Amino acid sequence: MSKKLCVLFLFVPLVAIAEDFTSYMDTETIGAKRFIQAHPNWDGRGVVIAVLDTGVDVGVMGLLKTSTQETKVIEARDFTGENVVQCHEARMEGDWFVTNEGRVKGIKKTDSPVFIGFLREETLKNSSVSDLNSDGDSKDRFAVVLVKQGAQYVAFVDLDGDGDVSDESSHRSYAVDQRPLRFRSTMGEGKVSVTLTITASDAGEKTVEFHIPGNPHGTHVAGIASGFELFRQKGFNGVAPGAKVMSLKIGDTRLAGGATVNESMKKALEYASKWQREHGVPVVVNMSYGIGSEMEGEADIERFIDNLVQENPKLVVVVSAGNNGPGLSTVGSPASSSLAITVGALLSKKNAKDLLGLSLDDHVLFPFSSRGGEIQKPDIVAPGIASSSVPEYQTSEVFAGTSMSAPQVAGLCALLISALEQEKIPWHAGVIKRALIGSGKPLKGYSVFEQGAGIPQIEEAVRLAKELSKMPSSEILLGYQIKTTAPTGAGQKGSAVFFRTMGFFPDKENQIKVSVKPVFIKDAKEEQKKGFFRDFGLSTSDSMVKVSKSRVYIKGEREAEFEVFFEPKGTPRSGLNSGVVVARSGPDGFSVPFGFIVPQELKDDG
Ligand SMILES: [Ca+2]
Ligand SMILES: [Ca+2]
Ligand SMILES: [Ca+2]
Repeated sequence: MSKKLCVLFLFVPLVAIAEDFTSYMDTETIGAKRFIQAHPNWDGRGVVIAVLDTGVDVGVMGLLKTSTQETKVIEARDFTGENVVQCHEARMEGDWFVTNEGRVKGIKKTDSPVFIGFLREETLKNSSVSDLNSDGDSKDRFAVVLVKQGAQYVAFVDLDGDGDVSDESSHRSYAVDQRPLRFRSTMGEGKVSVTLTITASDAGEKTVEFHIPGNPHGTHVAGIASGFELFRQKGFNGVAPGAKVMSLKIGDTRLAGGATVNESMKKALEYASKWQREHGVPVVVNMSYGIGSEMEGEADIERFIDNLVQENPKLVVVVSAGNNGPGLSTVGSPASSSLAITVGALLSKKNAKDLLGLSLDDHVLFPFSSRGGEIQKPDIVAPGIASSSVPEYQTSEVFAGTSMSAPQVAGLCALLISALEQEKIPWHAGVIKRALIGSGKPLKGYSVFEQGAGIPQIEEAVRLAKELSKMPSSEILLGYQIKTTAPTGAGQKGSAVFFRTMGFFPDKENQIKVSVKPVFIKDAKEEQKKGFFRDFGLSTSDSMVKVSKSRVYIKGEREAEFEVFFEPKGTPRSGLNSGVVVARSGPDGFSVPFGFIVPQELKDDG
């Protein structure tokens, strides 16, 4: 009997269907799964993904280690200022150290001053984790003690809230000791990992910043970008399991829905850029965050991002397109930033079947995925639903949105960069973006306004990046700035030819001028800029879209110009008529989407 069982046991795994977690985390549609199978070392190692979000829980399965068994989350900061504890010098009263705010005991005898402050559950009342110690209320406060050990300040946190820190261990900033904390009570343990950062100097301020992921969004996003063995399952990985993560919290739980303000976003972006320069490690920023923009492309934060990338081209910025579709011109801010990679969301056949129980003949765009218009966005699309890592307090792991498609592409950038770094091929943000766009495989049945270049394919993107880096001036060229007339765009300018004006038709008599110029890195020298030359062949995707020239070149920083117009056979159909002008120069190029909307009424007028 036992022999029989043994035989069965050996036999069963051979016939069992191999586990395929891509049903829940689709890393196959963008080619990541087979890419890593073919090149196991190009799995994002050597790259840090900065998740600007609601905070990442550093203690959940899937975010503990990288594929090379290093600590996954190397830094966790909060730029909202919502959980910064100010510590004040305490006086001794018997066993107690006392300030106006309260008292704490259990501090070892020391000659140097002791500083204490308090973290209050109350300040987290709009979040999912206001009950940090799981005792059923949100009224507790926990003492935080700062004392000097040698030349360094260390923190003791009264995790069980008993007013005594003799039962607690000392902490340095998370970036140094990488040890998260858990609050606890007699009723159990808190359901979230907390990290801290100490800012203290003898003469200056003494604060402890707590990073508390009070919303599951950021943890989910981090799992998609770079999870390794999610839910303890071998093979259940995000896109770049070798990449490390930096959690830069910008979602303020004091504001409804974890909304953010531009200021914390800017601080976090600056921090990521500074960290990149100081450590010399490539950083991919993921921002699954955004707001609707009244003035597309003109928002302050977008100029800020474009500037930052020009100043530090080793920083790649990926942004979610937004969930305001299916209408046109629904891409918000900062998704309209021209040097960011903006990602729309698709529903893949596999996810549709296994996460939603829907049978699809082909991938479809999610209706909610924000569309372009006057602004040439989104750049690409990727799967926008996944089962991914979440903090313990969250009861469902499946989220959908462009928030889920952006980290697919952030992960893809990490794969691409790890390949280029290991092959010693020079790159910068412009090479990464143009390679991903160039590798795009369009979804059938959608216009360029809806999906940009389509679904990026990593193997092809690596090939293209190698080609692009060999082209003259590649070391300074980030991309191309397209300017054209857009009557309904901000300042009547846009990066796509897009008309929705009644009674105007961009035909042969009303040709639309398009001008193009190169965008260089800030450090480019005058000589390098002057020496730039690119010759492009122009073509159109649709016979009704016409372009005035067949070739155009760009010399130096001078704008090149051409005209585009529509020449439909018969009456244009009502709704969106669209095509795209494609400019190619070997592996390099740019495109100009062209669309105009024919209202129903016009058609009736004949
Ligand atoms: Ca509590
Ligand atoms: Ca309590
Ligand atoms: Ca204690």
